[in-house]
This record gives sequence, C-alpha cells and structure tokens, in this order.
Amino acid sequence: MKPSHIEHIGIAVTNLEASVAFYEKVFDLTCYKIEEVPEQKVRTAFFMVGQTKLELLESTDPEGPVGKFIEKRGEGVHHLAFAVSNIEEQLEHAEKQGIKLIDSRPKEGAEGLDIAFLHPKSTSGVLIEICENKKK
Ligand code: CMX
Repeated sequence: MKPSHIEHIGIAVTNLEASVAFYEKVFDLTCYKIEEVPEQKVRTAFFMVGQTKLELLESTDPEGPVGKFIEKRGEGVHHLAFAVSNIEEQLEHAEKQGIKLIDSRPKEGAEGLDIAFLHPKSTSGVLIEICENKKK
C-alpha cells in the first residue's frame, strides 16, 4: 500500500468548542467545518495548516472509540490518516500481510470520505486510518 499523502491527523479533545478556540486564537487558524459523525460517535472540527489537515474529535458517547480513548489516556493525538486509492484492495492487501483490521470494509466518515481503521496492536501502536475520496 502506498499512501499519496497524510489526509489528516486526528486529535482527541474533551471540549470541541474550547479546542477550536485554542487553535483559532493561538495559531490564527480557521475552523472551516464542524460535523457530527454518528457512526463513529464523534463531533469533528477541521482546520488546514498549510497542506495538512487537523481533525479535532470530541466524543458523543463515553462508550465510543474517542470516549474510551480519553477515559484511558486523556486528550492527545488519536490517529493518523493516510489517503489511498482503491481502499477495498488496500484492506485486502493489508490483511494478507497479517495486519489486524478494525474495519474489513470501508465506512462513511467525515467529509464524505470512505474510511477504515487498522488496529494499533499491529501498526506499532499508532491507530492508522486509511481513507479514499471517491467523490472527487
Ligand atoms: N491509538 C493507539 N492505541 C490505541 C488507541 C489509539 N487511538 N485506542 C486504543 N488503543 C490501544 C488501547 O490502549 C489498548 O492498548 P493496551 O491493551 O496496551 O492497553 C489497545 O489499543 C487495544 O484496545 P482494545 O481493547 O482492542 O479496544 P478499545 O475498545 O480500546 O478500542 C480501537 C481500540 C482502536 C479498536 C477502537 O478505538 C477503534 O475501533 N477505533 C477505530 C474507530 C475510531 O477510532 N473512530 C474515531 C475517529 C473517527 C473519525 O476520524 O471520524
């Protein structure tokens, strides 16, 4: 699998509005969108830093992935997302290489992307999302 670029960096936060204000005030960045993703049990906020996208993630359910992450580790970097082509093929390829998949098939994520996660236990401790924009 060869990603074309880092699509975004996901950061878990406890209070989305407070964190948006932090990035806007301290770094003079502009939040261009806030979107809830019910399937992932999160509300998200997006910024561009040059060509790199930051995704802030606030949990909407303590039992969701970000809720559990914050409970265990507190706020911080949550995942790295790689942009790929042919996401289904990439998942198949990763599985053949012995990578544990969290999602064996893509789901719909924020910004209309098809997304799937690889388990951090088989990726050196980093939760990796692969994603594809099929609408462009
Ligand atoms: N990064 C690195 N390690 C992580 C992690 C993360 N974000 N989240 C959990 N882990 C670690 C746990 O600490 C645990 O480690 P230890 O066993 O050493 O304590 C280990 O992974 C296993 O966790 P688990 O028992 O399998 O399961 P959890 O219930 O904690 O779930 C995970 C972990 C990654 C499977 C779950 O968070 C998941 O399915 N994530 C994918 C979906 C997601 O994260 N969605 C939110 C973002 C959506 C978006 O971007 O829109």
